[in-house]
Amino acid sequence: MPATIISGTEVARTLRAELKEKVARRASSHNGTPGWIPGLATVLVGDDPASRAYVGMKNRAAAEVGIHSRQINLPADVSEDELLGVVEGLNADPDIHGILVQLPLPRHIDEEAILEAILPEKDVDGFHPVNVGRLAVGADDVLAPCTPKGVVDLLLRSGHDPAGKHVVVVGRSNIVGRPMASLLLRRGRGGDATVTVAHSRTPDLGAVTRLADILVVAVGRPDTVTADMVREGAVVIDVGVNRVDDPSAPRGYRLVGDVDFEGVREVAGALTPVPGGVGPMTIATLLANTVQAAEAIRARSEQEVPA
Ligand code: L34
Repeated sequence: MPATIISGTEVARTLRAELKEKVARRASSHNGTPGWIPGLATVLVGDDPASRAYVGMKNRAAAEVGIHSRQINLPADVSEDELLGVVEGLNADPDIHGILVQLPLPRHIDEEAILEAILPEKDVDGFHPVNVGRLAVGADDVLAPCTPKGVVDLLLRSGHDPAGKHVVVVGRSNIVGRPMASLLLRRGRGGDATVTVAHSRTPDLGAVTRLADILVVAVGRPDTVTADMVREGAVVIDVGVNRVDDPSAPRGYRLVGDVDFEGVREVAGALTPVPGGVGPMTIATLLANTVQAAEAIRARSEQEVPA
């Protein structure tokens, strides 16, 4: 029996609808307390078409759920100091609760320096070392990276709780693989998994991936996982979004994941497609993180003793 297809598009729609309700509740005033609106700023440097498309999708999704959003476009040759200045301005802006600098950045800019300049409480990507560290020690109220957090949510909402399962993560990037492992290792909801992390230097990758109850593939290379590498009935989450040339496609390319979809669907129990799998969850989770950041910032400011 071929695999059930897990629709990230549908689960993301549900998540956005929930967020839209929550944002609307926060926006209306209660007993004289004025309402408020979460604010997200996205920063796009240069004109990479994929990055531009993703940032545009993020801002549209924010507007759709009632989050105030601002997109800042900077030229590819912007200096590191100028970019740092933009981040500082957003850090100081009380209407902005979430800051996202789309990656990758041009090579002349020190990515680490930029990510470290973002206030940790506004770091809706969860890439600041403070948030990376808090996630690594198992904190449960931390801002966690959108893609792996979206994967956990997708698993839970599609009936594949990772608790007690052996999850094999293929890939060790800072954006997906490493935080994916940290999230799955946490105690409690969405965690409690047994986690193995494999990567490009793992010999006999198939021997490791065949151990997985749940297999998460985040490598960035098509056909990294083929049918022979998947245990019968396993749940396969394909995080890859690769553009491959296809002259017959309208845009001259098509999107494929890291998993050989047609082959793996014959052995897996459930499988995410590309597009329409993890991608939409990444964007919906960014909105959830923006609301989370805004609530934490407001809760902290209410605790402050007035001077
Ligand atoms: N700072 N940089 C920062 N944060 C991120 O979380 C990202 N990422 C990755 C690249 N750089 C980043 C994203 O947003 C990848 N990424 C991302 C987000 C959404 C989608 C893909 C990658 C997505 O929605 N993909 C659609 C297809 C879109 C299309 O047609 O091109 C999908 O259905 O998979």
